[in-house]
Amino acid sequence: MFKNAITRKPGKNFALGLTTSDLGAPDYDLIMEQHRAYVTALRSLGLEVDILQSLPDFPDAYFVEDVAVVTPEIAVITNPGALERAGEAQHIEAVLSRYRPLTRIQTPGTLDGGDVMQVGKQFFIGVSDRTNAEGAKQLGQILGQYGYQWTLVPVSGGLHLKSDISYIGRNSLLISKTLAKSYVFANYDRIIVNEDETYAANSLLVNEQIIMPKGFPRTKRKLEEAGFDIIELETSEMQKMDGGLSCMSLRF
Ligand code: CIR
Repeated sequence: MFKNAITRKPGKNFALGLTTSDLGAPDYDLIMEQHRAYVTALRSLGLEVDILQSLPDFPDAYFVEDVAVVTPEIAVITNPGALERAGEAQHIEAVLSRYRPLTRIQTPGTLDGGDVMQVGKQFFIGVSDRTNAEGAKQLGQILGQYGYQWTLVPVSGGLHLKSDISYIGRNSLLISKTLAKSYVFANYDRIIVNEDETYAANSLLVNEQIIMPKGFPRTKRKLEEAGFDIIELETSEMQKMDGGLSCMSLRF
């Protein structure tokens, strides 16, 4: 069970963040409303949520998932792979040091938390445009010291590993068509997301509840048919910035 979450408010200049999507101009008031609803949903699931102030120099900084990996034993401060975001990581240290001892991914290793998926004592670490093999191995070696297994997964489609996959409990994965072909996940029950709903593969399991983005009816139906409890949240403005539900918090 998670007890805590850390989030950060989007800044007024959040639209200056990195993005590859072409979904129109993002709206500040709307993202703030969607972010508040996100925090409310986490609180309704019993989490104590820290809300950090936005960082004017880092318009993507509300995607806090990318700057740390937190286990019950330790918080690993990452070294984000996009140059524009590298300086964000130091800004998460103060709050995380209240909860965990800290360690860091070191250059030349790069790592984004969006590439890290935990399933119990097993971690899957994506090697992507943001996370290099050196960074992934550094994380694996740190986690290995605490008894975790780790497996590297090549990421070819989306931005991060978790753009294409989420662990949703009960030995099940919500997974994109592309990633479902990988033998790495063969031992899990897989709910495969239709190609036009790939964005919904980034959903969030919090204390036995799945939070999924609004507007993906076929994925929603598949989850309901499989007996999962769902909360839907609007994420249109984060999607315009290539971000999703998991990206906006650290949960531990
Ligand atoms: C970026 O390109 O880094 C941000 N605009 C989006 C990051 C999304 N984070 C995530 O998937 N964990």
